[in-house]
Amino acid sequence: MKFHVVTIFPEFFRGPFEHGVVARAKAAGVLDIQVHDLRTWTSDRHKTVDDRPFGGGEGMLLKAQPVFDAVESIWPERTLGEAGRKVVLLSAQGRRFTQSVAREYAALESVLLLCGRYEGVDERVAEHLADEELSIGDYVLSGGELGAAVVIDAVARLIPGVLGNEASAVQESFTTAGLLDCPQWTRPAEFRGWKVPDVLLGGNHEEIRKWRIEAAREKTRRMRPDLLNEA
Ligand code: 4GX
Repeated sequence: MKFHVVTIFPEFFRGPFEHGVVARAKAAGVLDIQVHDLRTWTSDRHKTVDDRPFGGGEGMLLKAQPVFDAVESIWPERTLGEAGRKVVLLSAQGRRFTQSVAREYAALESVLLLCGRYEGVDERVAEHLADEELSIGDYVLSGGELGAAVVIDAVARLIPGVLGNEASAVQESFTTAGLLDCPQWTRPAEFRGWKVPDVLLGGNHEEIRKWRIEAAREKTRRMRPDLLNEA
């Protein structure tokens, strides 16, 4: 799977993908991440990517032209709504990014992530260039870069052949799908007087399996009751 990222801060992406699952997926050759500097597609002396909003108001917007030129140079033959690849604009106004969106993206050949800065992006990008606007949550970031990094991390660990994801896929069984993970403990069996549940120390695997399902249900009821009302 391939990610393209278009940003005015390409250096932002040096760090996050050099560790853990994403780094291993890149090393194994199942994941490729290409980061592009939006200023590549400017032609004036100051490499201008932003301008003032029509109608007035605070702040600046990313101009349509460099963003259209970037996408059209990275994917010259691409058409809106094409299967297999998607242009995604990170934006607080977007469709909510969830685990099911991550699974959807992991099945694609390529995703191009557009990171906005300033107060936003010329609306023609959302309307006529992006296949979708995507939000990682209901809060305001200062740019799309952190959102893009979150999307890449969550999608990368689902790509077939990424180390460890076969076992994890099996573990997300029918009975615990859509629930929070059950609580877990490691040694010692007692720490500052707090004891690990006896059943987990006993070695009765069938009993442990049933206990974990019930513990996952109880934790979900307590922390995220909204998840119990979903499909
Ligand atoms: N999940 N932001 C993008 C600039 C912007 C504004 C409008 C496009 C349209 C965010 C989020 C997020 C803040 C990223 C505004 N770009 N991104 N930025 N929540 O808050 O992804």
